[in-house]
Amino acid sequence: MMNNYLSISPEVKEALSAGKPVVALESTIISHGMPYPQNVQTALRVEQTIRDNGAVPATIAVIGGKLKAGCTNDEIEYLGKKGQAVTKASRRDLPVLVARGEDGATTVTTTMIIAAMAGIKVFATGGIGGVHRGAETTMDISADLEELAQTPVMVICAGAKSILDLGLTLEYLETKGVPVIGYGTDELPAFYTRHSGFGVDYRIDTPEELAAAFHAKLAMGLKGGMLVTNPIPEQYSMPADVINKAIDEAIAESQRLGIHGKATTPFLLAKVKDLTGGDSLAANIELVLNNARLAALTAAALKKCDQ
Ligand code: PSU
Ligand code: MN
Repeated sequence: MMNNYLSISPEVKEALSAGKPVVALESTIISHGMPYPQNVQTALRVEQTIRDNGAVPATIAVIGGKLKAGCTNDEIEYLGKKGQAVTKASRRDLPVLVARGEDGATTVTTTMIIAAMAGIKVFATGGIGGVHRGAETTMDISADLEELAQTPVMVICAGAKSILDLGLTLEYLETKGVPVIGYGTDELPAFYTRHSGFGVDYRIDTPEELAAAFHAKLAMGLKGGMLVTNPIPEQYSMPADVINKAIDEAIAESQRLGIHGKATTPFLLAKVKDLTGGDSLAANIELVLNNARLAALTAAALKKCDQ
């Protein structure tokens, strides 16, 4: 059956058919991850960084019930201005949003789904969801991990925030057969900081070797993606004690208020941001730009593997 819900922008369509490298970008980071207007400015800077590094950006979102692979600047402005009023759309949300012709900000999960539908293999973002602290009783495990287990897209991120249980997140990914790569590091980065104390599966130091490993995975027909964790550049990283204190406070407050389900991650992210002021926003912007750069180079290297 034809997928009449997918809408690929003319620029992305042309790039894909001409065999140019394309990098997918998520929209939850725009609508829910940063305040307006920094969210829109950052999204446009990320797109420009991808272009500067030789690839074509495809910002992904659900708009008016269409699964968009490639948003216009006006659509990015719309998603950024509407902010939290845009539904945070995970896998379970797509059927009803699409049938109703509504909007959705795509998480890592739904960005992977739509990227795969469009034929895009590399995706850059900030942080992924994972196993929450206390998940042994709440069962709060992000759908992002299940998506990495089944959808063939390489996700380039700065690790995961320690709002999560990073040890359990790695155990889950191991069970699901998802390779966790450290880019230029043996240690899983923790988003705002370069260190978590947990090891990754493999250290890889070049975009070419990232591409070769993912190409091999695809060529073997092994389902699922690959997680590349790229540490925040040293000069933008935050002091671990400042960030950990903010995270502990945010978690304590979410427990007091009984926050649960899809509200948990946005609540914790917003709280950490409030507690750390503008510093964490500046770090967040820089690490996303850093991931966009690596994703563009890796998408280009992956094209060479296909030749
Ligand atoms: N973690 C971050 N930044 C983010 C998110 C998570 O450090 O922006 C967003 C991403 O869109 C991710 C989603 O896919 O939250 C995960 O939400 P949940 O934990 O509800 O699955
Ligand atoms: Mn959850």
